[in-house]
Amino acid sequence: MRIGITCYPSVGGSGVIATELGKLLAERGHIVHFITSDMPFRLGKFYKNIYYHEVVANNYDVFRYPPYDLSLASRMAEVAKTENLDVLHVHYAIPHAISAYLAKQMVGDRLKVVTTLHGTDITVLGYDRSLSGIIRFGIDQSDCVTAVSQNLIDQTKDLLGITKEIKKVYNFVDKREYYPRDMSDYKRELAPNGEKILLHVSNFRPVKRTFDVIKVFAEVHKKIDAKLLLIGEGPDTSFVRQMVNELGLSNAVRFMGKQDDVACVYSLADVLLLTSEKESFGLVALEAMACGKPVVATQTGGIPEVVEDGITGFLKPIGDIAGMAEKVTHLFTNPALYEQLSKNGLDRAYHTFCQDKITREYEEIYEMLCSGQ
Ligand code: GMT
Repeated sequence: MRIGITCYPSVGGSGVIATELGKLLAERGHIVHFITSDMPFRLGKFYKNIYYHEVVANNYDVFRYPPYDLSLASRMAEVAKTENLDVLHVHYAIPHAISAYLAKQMVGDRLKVVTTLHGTDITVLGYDRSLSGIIRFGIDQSDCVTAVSQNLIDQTKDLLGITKEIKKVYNFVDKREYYPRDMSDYKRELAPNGEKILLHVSNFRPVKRTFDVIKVFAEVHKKIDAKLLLIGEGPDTSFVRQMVNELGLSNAVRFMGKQDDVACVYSLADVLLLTSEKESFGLVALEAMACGKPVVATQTGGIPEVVEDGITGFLKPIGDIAGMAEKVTHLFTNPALYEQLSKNGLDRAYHTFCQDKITREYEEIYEMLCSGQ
């Protein structure tokens, strides 16, 4: 098949999933065309069967805001016509589902539109009255809509009053990339006295509650010698740095900033901590599990569909600092429990969220649409 993919190309779970899916589809012989504002960050080298079409928004003086959504629609239509696309798969509803709708109007009904909802396109933007109507329209007009967890499906239906079927297609992890690696040399540098390493990976937006990460770590650090590794950057990073200094934890916390290739970093750590207020899936939790790392996380959104409480990690209510700290400490000090949860996480990541299984689920959706069912 000839498949167009649109996503946000910058670092972020939806962009990662869209790009990795494109690569997997290309491996399976499909022709994949990325239509994005920039080269997706995981794409940067040559791949057979993959093409990249840049969208450039016109910046004419009259415009207060460049009309990116229209330039995207126009580029989608152009690529769909010249490359004879069968399917346009857009990740994140706003504005991609609307641009795809416009492109379809320009190209004709033969072009099938699949929209994948990733989370904040519903759980944050869905509450904005200036956008909720058009998000609902984009969903209703798509030929097929998928969401990355059952929780996100339920929230979308409740919040936007959607009656149309939304298919659950979980995110996936590529086990050729995410697996337990031997990082002992680097680990010795980071934790020379054999300290346990707690890891947090996020975009440091308020929804991630990164201050809770520091609070949890501060509690753990009172009891055992441990280090905290922080990956990613965002609006709260400088406040988090300030908090670390104020708590006198600077020597125990390492800020590693944005990292394109996090697959190695998980293997450095012992436990992943995810303190989010909202999380439709929690891709970082899955990536950590695939590297054999138990997860301590908040019981919110789609996280319980990824992390099974007491089996692949532990779940606690949002803001339960003492509870999360207790579970992290418990994992750091109980090798037998740690090994069991690590093994369970690996099994779950490789079976329930295997890249081939999920790619096949998307392929079946494309096939169903193209055969007119
Ligand atoms: O976490 C973010 O704010 C980024 C956002 C995105 O669009 O990339 O992540 C969402 O999509 C990911 C991939 O499906 C999910 O793993 C994240 O849980 C989801 N984030 C939220 O729901 C906050």
